[in-house]
Amino acid sequence: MVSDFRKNKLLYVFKSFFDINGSGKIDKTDFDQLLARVSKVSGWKAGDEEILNNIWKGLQGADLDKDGEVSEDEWISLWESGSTADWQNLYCKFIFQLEDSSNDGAIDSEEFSSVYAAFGLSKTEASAAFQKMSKGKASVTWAEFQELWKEYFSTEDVNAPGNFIFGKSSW
Ligand SMILES: [Ca+2]
Ligand SMILES: [Ca+2]
Repeated sequence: MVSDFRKNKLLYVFKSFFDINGSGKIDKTDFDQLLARVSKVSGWKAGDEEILNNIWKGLQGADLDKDGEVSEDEWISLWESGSTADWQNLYCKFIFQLEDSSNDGAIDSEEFSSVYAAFGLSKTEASAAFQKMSKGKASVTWAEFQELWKEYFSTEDVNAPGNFIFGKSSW
């Protein structure tokens, strides 16, 4: 069983970053809208579409009833199973590169909060989340980001820094 705390975290990511059109399910339409949003944030980049297509292809492994959509229950089951499919690494890298707009291999508070503002989050809250995630440091490297990312999806500790990697500053 996934604890309520982890379930809250998983559903937050589902709603804020995957179910872009708010239909309650994730399907290809969400990825088309995600591509449009990402293009607004960082300018259209060759390769973004292919990366997002590959993430969607991988995520379809979670579509247990094969109806072409990933429901909230299917999403929770995916993480409950402890899956570490390739698309998750692709997505982690995609978000990091989106945030690292200066392309120096580390993200700072401004880069982090600007991207999450484009996803409809409060920029002030995202800045607060960054401070918690970085433990007060000015930037977070790619190596650190990957560890924080894993922590987000796995930890039961409400104070763990990884809990703040998606721009939410309190749980
Ligand atoms: Ca949707
Ligand atoms: Ca389904």
